[in-house]
Amino acid sequence: MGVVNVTPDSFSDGGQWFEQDVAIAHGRHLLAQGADILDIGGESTRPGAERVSLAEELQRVVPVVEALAASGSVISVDTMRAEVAEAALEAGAEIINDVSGGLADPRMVPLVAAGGFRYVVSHWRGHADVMAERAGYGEVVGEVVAELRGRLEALVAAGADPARLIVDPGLGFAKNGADNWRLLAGLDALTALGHPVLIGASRKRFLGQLLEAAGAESLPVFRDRATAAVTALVAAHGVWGVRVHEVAGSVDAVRVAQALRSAQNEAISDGREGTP
Ligand code: PMM
Repeated sequence: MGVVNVTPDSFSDGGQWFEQDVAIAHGRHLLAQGADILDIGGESTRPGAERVSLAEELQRVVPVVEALAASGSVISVDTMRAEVAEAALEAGAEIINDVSGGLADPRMVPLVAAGGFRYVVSHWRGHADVMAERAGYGEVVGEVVAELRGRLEALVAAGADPARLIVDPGLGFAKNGADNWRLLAGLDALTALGHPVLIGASRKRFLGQLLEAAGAESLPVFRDRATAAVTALVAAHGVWGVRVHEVAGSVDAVRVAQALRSAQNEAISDGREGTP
């Protein structure tokens, strides 16, 4: 899943794709690099970010969705607002990626229940202005999985089709660096929820901290190799998707992981598992 942020203030790509034509061209570039899905967003969720108005979000997102969906691409829209989701679906989007897991807008759960699209349920504990202070866990993997299970149950109880729900641990959303690493280490607990898993590690601060500690370049644009490494590892664990800013490296990483997994599966079916 390639990221198209139509925002002036995203932490990772600093408003580079804010102009509509540039955003559309960027989406096409990501598709050419091998993205299967484009995730279009009009609201930055970086820590401390202020909310954008509904009118502004609609104006940023809808024309870009329309243009990219018209050429047959699978479009996801990154929004916490049911009204933006509806307009985006109307414009041709097939997936709604809600980083709040349906908690930010009370109209989102009924919309998902009404059906017709895939929905990404992310782990979330509050908007950008409060999320840092809500990053407190006894045991992060168990708590995130339990909170996600609660969201899945609420959606299904409202009438949502479980087969259309994708889960995401929401790396960086009310999580510190250590929490993010523990969640990646505990992926099996997430996949055990029985839904496809999406991971958004791309260019995030915890990767910057890792690189900085090693004395490497650590600004967001220098985090793509580390992002591709995360992609290889999580793809080898069978996640459904990765949400990334730089697609080419992650496409290769997925190819590597797939080759490894098919060799492992062959070894299992031949009874060679564990032989040197
Ligand atoms: N992260 C960001 C935005 N949207 N969506 C999902 N499903 N998962 C994420 O981890 C996620 C997301 C923040 O990153 P950005 O500002 O670079 O887009």
